[in-house]
Amino acid sequence: MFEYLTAGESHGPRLTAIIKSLPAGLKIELDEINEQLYRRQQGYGRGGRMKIESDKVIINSGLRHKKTLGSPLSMTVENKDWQNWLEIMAPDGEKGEAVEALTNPRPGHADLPGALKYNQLDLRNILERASARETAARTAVGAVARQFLNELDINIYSHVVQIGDLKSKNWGQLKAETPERFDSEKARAEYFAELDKTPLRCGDSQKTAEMIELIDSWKENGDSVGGVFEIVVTGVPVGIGSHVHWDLKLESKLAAQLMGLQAIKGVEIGAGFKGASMPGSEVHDQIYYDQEKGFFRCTNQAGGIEGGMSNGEEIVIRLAMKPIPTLAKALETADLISKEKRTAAKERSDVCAVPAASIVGEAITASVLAESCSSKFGGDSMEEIRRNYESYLEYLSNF
Ligand code: EPS
Repeated sequence: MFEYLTAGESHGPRLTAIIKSLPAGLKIELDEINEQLYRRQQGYGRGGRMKIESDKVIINSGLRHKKTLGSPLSMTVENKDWQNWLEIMAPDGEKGEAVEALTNPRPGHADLPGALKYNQLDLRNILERASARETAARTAVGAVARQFLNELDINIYSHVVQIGDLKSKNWGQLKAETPERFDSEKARAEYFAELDKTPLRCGDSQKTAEMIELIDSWKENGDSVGGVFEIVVTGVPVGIGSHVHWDLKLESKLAAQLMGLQAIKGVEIGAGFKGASMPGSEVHDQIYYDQEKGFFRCTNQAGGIEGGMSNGEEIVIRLAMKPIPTLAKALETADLISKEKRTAAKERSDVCAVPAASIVGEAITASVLAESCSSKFGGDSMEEIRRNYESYLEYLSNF
C-alpha cells in the first residue's frame, strides 16, 4: 500500500500521480491536498513560474464521496504554463527538429548525463522530467498519506534551519532551550503552523531578515542559494520499520526517498554527522522506565530511530539542498553537439526553493511512514487497520 508513481513534464499538459492501493474507507479531503499544494508554492526566492501556476488537484479515480475505494487513486495537477508551450512540448506535434534544440547543458543539472544516457540531442528531452515541477505530484501523494497518518495520530512538521551559510537553531536546540514551550502536540502544531506565515519557514525572525538579504544579494550576483531544512515527526509508535532486512529499515526508506527529492545532497537522522565526533556515551540515548510513560529517553540523538525501527521518540531528519543549478550568472559548459565552449542554458528559475523543498520533504516522509505503518498494521480497510493499531498500542501499554 501507498506505493505510487508520478508522470509528467514541467511544461507538458499536467502532472499525474497514481497511488497503487490504499486502505478502503480512508476519508480524503481535497481541500487538504490543495492546502499542501499551496504550501509548496510559497517561500521567498521563487521565480516567475509560481506566478503562473496555482496548483489544484483533480481526482480521477479511487475516491467516492470522499472515501477511498481501495482501488488505485489517480490524481492530476494541471500545468497552467502548458498554454505557453503548446508547440514546443506538443505530444503529437509535427515540428520535430524544427523546434530549436537546447544544447548547452547546465552543470549540476540532469542535462548532460541524461542526454548522454538517453541518446538525446535536445536537452529539453531530459530537463522537462528532471524539473522539480514533478514535486507537485509527490506533494499530492504525501497529502493523501498525511490524512492516513492523522488517523494514527502521527504528525509531520518541518522548518528551515539554514539558508546559504546562515544558520538558525535546529529543533533539538530549540527544545533544549525552552522545553516547556513545546511540551504538548498543540504547542508544537501551533509553532510549526505559524512558520507557514513567514517568508522562509524559519522560526527566527531576525535570522530570516538576514537570510532574505543573503538571497537578494546572491540573486543580484546572478547566483542561486541552497540551505538545510529539518523534518520532525511526532506520534510514531515504537516498532515501525524493521531490523531484519536492510531495505525494511525505516532510515533506509526515509533516506532513499528523501534523497530522491531534486537538489538534495545530504540527509542526517538525529545527531547525524555530528555524532561521528562524539563519544558513544553522549551519542546514545539512555533508557528509562516510568509506569505512566513506559520506556522513554531524556535525549534524542538517535532522531527517533534505532536499529531500523522507530523507538517512540520524535523522528528528526535534516536535509541539505544544494543551490539550484539554473543560474542567471551562467556557468561555463561545453556544447552537446559542437563541443565548443559555451555558457550554460539560462531558463527562468527560482533563486532559492528551500522552503518549498521542506514541504515536499514532509510529503515524502508522509508517504514513507504511511507505507511502513500500513505494512505494520495491515488490513484492507481503515476499520481493520484501526483495530490492529489500537490493539498494538494496548499491547505496548501492557508490556
Ligand atoms: C525548475 C525550474 C522552474 C521552477 C520549477 C523547477 O520552472 P520554469 O522552468 O518553468 O521556470 O519554477 O518549479 C516548478 C515549476 C514548481 O512547480 O516547483 C527546475 O528546473 O527544476
